[in-house]
Amino acid sequence: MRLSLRFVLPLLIVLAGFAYAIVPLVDQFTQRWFVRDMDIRSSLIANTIGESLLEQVAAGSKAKTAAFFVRITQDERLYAIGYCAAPQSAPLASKLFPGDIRCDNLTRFEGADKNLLTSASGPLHVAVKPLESGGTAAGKLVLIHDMSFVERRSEETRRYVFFFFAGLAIVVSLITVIVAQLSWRGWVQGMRALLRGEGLLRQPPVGAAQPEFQPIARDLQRLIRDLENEARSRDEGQTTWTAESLRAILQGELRGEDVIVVSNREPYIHQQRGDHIEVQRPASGLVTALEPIMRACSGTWIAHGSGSADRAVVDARDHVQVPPDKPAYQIRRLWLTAAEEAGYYFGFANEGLWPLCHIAHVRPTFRSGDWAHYEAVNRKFARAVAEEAKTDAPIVLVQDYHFALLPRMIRELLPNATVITFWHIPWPNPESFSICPWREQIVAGMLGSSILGFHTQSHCNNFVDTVDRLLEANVDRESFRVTLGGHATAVRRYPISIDWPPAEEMVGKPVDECRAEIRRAHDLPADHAVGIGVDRLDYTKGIVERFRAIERLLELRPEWIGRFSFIQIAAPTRSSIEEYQSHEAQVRALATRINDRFSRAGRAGPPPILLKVEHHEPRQIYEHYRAAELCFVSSLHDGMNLVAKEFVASRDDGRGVLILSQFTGAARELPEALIVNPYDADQCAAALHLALTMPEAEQRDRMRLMRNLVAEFNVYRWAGRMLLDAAIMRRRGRLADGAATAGNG
Ligand code: ADQ
Repeated sequence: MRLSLRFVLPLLIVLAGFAYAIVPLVDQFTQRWFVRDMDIRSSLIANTIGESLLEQVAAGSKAKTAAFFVRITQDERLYAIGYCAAPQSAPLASKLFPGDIRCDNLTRFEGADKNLLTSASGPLHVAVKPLESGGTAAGKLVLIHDMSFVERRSEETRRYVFFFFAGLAIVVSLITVIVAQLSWRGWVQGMRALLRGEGLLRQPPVGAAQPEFQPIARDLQRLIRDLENEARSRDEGQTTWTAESLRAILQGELRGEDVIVVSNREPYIHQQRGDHIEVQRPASGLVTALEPIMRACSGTWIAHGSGSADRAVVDARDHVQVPPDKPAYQIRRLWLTAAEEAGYYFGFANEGLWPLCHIAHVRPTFRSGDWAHYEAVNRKFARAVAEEAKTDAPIVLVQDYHFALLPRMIRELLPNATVITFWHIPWPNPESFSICPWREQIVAGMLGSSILGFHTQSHCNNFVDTVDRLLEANVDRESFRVTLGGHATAVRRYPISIDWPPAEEMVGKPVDECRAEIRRAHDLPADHAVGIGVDRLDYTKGIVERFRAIERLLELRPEWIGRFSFIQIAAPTRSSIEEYQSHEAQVRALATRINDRFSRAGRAGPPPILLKVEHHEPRQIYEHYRAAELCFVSSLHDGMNLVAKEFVASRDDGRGVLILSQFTGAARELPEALIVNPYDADQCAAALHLALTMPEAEQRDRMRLMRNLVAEFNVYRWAGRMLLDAAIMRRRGRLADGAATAGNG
């Protein structure tokens, strides 16, 4: 409406002004036409009556001449008529002949522009026509026409002209408004799509940017990308990412924003221990990374309340303030029934999606009952997000494969939310993913996200290929943006990492002390060579392959028998799942067989494999890292693998060798490790030997490069980059909304 008035009002004013300017002109023209008309008419009358008038004048009958004049002036326009025989004579005239026209002043009316006279009865046209008789001049005939009709005609013409222009103004205004509305809407849509970077370089979908925007779009997109890259590299170059700098940046960029984290596991678990309640912090990089964000924004962390005393400490709305000693944010606990936990967590997430996304040759199991629970629990979390949101546009950080459906469900409840989903495990190729009976729903669910993060570019590529294969979505491979149902998702790589520098309690104990203590604790000689492996007891971690490689080392290099032991710390995990039970049994049996084989080999001494199936505190794990000659990560497939980075972080002495599977995300970032194929036992055995004999200088060189990388690409950068990208996206969204509001206004 406002847009219409903005166009119509000035137009009406201009057209009205135009009409008023043109009316006097029209008057002038019509008058000129009528005067010419009167002249012609007068000549005609003079020619017609001239002869008979002269005859009557010659006959000398004034009465007859008067009667003749009366007859002629019956013509409604002929006002009066007169005849002057000579300039000095009195005119013979009809009754209304004006007194101020005399025979001696007729010359004032001869001439095209002198023939108008204003009288009491209105404007008059005076025509003086000379008469001739037999070739000689015989006086002048004066014909006076009433011109008042001209005024009436002019009045009418003026009215018509005014109505004509008014009508024209309305028609032109309407056309202008329609054209303006259409092109403004197109422009706004174009700009919005452009700001979102959608569909501009490819065939635009219905409702996306119009083709005429494509050249501008391309330039603008390039410019935005350049600026972003510049800003990115500038702040990445200048920022040393720490918990503090992350907090400071977020306070600047996301001041007052409503931030919600959703994960399956909670950052603080309350456990009943006898008559008192103990608070546990799961050793997880995720908590380390996300806690500074929650502190900076006083956000809410929604998670499954799994601790035995979790219900005892929450308020009426299932909230508990954390950290317990210095509350800075709150956890909202959701309660799941045993059936829900079995179906959603153990069933669909860990027997279905986990093996589906990892190439570890374990078949996924899909049950429709598990799927129903997965869907229901995701919906439960979505409702909790809507309940916890303080605004209609919160920033929601969704963690992992337990919540593939949640992003879309959140978007349905809170269309303006910025949903950042991070998928902590690999994404398989489209063929592998197609095994899942609910593949389309999962992918569509994830595409409710504003940003979807993976550890590596190849996981991003696989995801985008999968979308391309399964859904009718617009996939832009240049910007890695997927648009489904008008909503765009940026698919990006955010390699996760660990806290840097490591906490003092992790690396406080000197390396020599760690070496001595660990050897003593495991009954190993002081100069015994030690390797370390730290994992959840999961079949994707390649523990079986790792043990086979150790066996192969001892076969190929028997000099290590009795001089080298490998300590495997394995945290029990998902033990209620059959596959995990049989995997644990296989690992235990293999360790026993190898130990038996090399104990019987004739040389007495410690066993080659020390298997510790138990949870360890992070401090104990770091002590093991610092005590070892090498750390062996042999995952068959791993999103990132934080153990590799933790080992590097723990070695502030510059010593130690990392052997790393090529199938981990970490292998892309740590090429200075000894990169191996865990399925190739000979190659792994060679790497073990190389690590055990690597000169100290080479160890230091490799370690220095890896430590620099982990220091720079730490977990605060991981979280910070995602949130800064979300902040940019929100600014762009507001810009586009502003343009749209202006367009609709
Ligand atoms: P995980 O599969 O759990 O994580 P990982 O990245 O190695 O694998 O992290 C394991 C963490 O648990 C490490 O911090 C480690 O110290 C700790 N841990 C291992 N064994 C332990 C034990 N016995 N006792 C105590 N702590 C133990 C998933 C993906 C990974 C991805 C992470 C983060 O599978 O690929 O790197 O998420 O995104």
